[in-house]
Amino acid sequence: MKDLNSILNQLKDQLGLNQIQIGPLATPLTIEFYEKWLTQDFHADMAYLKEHLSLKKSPQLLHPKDLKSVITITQPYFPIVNATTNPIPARAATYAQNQDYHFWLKEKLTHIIEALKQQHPEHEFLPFVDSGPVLERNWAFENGLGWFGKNTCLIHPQFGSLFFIAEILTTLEPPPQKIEKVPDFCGTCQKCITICPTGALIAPKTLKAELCISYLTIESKSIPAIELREKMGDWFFGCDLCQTTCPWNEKVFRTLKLAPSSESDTRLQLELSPEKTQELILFFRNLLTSSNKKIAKEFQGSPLSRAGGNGLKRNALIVIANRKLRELRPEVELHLENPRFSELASWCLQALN
Ligand code: B12
Ligand code: SF4
Ligand code: SF4
Repeated sequence: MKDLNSILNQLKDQLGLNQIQIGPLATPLTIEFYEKWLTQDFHADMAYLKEHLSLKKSPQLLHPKDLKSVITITQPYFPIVNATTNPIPARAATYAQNQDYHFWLKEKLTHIIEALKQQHPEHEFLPFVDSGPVLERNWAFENGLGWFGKNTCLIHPQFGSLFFIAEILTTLEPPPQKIEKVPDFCGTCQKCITICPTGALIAPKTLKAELCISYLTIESKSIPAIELREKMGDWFFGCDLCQTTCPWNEKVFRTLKLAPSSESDTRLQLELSPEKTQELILFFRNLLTSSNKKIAKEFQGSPLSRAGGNGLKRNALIVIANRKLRELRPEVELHLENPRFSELASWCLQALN
């Protein structure tokens, strides 16, 4: 029988992952940070994070059989690996320029499970990608795939942090081996904390979600507080600034010898040519005059669908104000009558004056 580590390494290369590692499953080492974070209400309206606490603390509860190990993988998403068929001209986090990873990355986990089942048919394997009650960065940290940066992201000295994390919980015994954790290489650097436009990184390794542009443009159902709107710059969906400024990602950009791009740009607003500005105007015009049903259809399969039609319209109104896209005044005015958007639309119109 082939040894587990060599099977996993072979699968890693076959599937284009950058890391894979199996390790023991127990109470997560960083669970107390998670609990403290919830107690301080830093999770904002993401109630599911509180509901997940007991399962995250005791992952064995996820299955009646004795889960003993966690296989963690990291999947790079930059350079774009699985581009959406319909790229958008508005600024979106790099991960969101790929097709929705919840599906294609889950398929890779299924492939790994099928390969392992051939040798271990009697064992159980539970795949998770992002949305499950699993403390993903913790398991990647415990399995030696990176350290927790001051921006809270898991970073690897060679791969940076522009990667997804996913895992398989299993009844397989972990191989008898010591896993070296990656030491914290942040040192005295503070670049992520300094660059965050909304001050969401309130302390090293601590993010207050209600201030984070990623939360405000993706997860939140509300309209951002007025004092945050200008600080959100031209981010239409998600935000990458605390990662693109990180020297460990800059190193990856240099190693890959990539030309500077919107993905590696650390400015609060991108500089756009007149042609690109025109494309952006057309995109927002279409968005603001489309029904939510039509928007859902257009963004099917893209991570942007997570925000829904109302979320994307809200995000558009903020970017229109910040980029002073005066050509869109009539489309903004259409939203004055809608109670959900009337305050935001009138704020936007004021900014366009
Ligand atoms: C909720 C959530 C969010 C929220 C809150 C983010 C946050 N930092 O908590 C919001 C919507 C803001 C968000 C944003 C993003 N997210 Co998100 N998110 C999640 C989710 C679903 C849960 C995260 C969570 O539990 N947060 C709770 C807090 C407490 O966890 P934490 O900040 O990681 O804190 C840990 C450490 O800081 C550590 N810790 C704290 N202090 C100390 C001290 C010491 C000494 C040590 C050792 C450790 C330590 O312990 C904590 C618990 O493990 C995970 C998927 C999952 N199921 O885990 C994805 C996940 C974390 N997100 C991911 C991504 C890609 C993003 C974005 C980059 C997307 C974007 N571009 O817009 C941004 C990054 C923003 C940022 N700086 O974190 C990836 C991260 C990959 C990576 N390399 O780290 C994940 C793992 C999804 C995935 N499957 O790939 N996300
Ligand atoms: S994703 Fe953007 S808003 Fe959120 S912590 Fe990072 S820099 Fe700040
Ligand atoms: S920018 Fe600096 S402090 Fe922040 S995560 Fe990267 S190395 Fe750490």
